[in-house]
Amino acid sequence: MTNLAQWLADQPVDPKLASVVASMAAASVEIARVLRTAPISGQTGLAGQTNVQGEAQKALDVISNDLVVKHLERNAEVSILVSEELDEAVHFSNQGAYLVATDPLDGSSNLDVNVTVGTIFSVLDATAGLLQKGSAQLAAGYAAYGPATSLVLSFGQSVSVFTLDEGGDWVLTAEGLRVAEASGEYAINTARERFWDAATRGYVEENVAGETGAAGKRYNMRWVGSMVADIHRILMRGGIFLYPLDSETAAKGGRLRLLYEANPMALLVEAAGGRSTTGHESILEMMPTGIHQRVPVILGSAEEVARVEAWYARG
Ligand code: AHM
Ligand code: MG
Repeated sequence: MTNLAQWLADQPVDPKLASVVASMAAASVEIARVLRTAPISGQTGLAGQTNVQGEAQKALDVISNDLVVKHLERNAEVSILVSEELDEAVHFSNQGAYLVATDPLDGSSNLDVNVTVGTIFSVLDATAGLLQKGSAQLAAGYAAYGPATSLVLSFGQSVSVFTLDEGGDWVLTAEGLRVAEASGEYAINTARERFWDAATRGYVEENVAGETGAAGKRYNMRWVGSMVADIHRILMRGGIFLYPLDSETAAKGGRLRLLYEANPMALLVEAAGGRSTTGHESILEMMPTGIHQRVPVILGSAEEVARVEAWYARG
């Protein structure tokens, strides 16, 4: 059995970078502990404040953010933190070379129903500024707090999975993950159909038509409403996730955030052989204009992403 510390020591990356990943992994262990017993300790419901995006923060959003801050602040290699829960970037007193962008608790609307949520993070070179393309990411990962607590990591070349054991240690349970090239599963919030553009509508209609439609095969739909859970399924058994631009989200640029949701997930999916796009361009090549920038997100099995791109190319 290989644990995270042993695995990190073996990676061909700067040990300082590895230590940043270890800090996020340690924060995730603490978040997992809090989540497991939150209904007993009363750490549920709203925190009574909204974040910069105008969203009501849950008590656990705030607690998770505080735990990430605690662990990163202690790590001399980290100088900047961008968090979904913090309006501005935090500049630590450390002069470390790394910047972490994180959604400390993604999918928090699922907390009260005990459905998988997660912590997503991206590591960048702090000297290159706050706004960098996703292709500049040095590492990305997420923890998924589900029946098992999983940590999925990549330094850009391959994707590894760790599982949290009873003692609070991350044990390597899968390496070299590959996203199946083809799949019959798609994930999209179909309640938004009336806002969809022609490309999204065309793609989904073909899927719903199944073997009688242009796609020529039967599809199944899965939508957890937690990006971490939906992407984890895609990494494990293929499929496609879509939160495209629609007429309601157009003014904001999309629903999901580029720096700490779309970019790390796109890096993981691409490092596992999948694809990612906004519909028009690669997510990883988008130049952000703000730390909380939103973006359309389409990622997963290469063949499915290509089908969606073909719909967008029709104009
Ligand atoms: P959050 O960061 O505020 O939790 O929002 C992100 C979540 C994703 O996890 C999920 O894919 C999406 O928002 C769900 O959106 P919707 O409620 O429109 O289905
Ligand atoms: Mg989120």
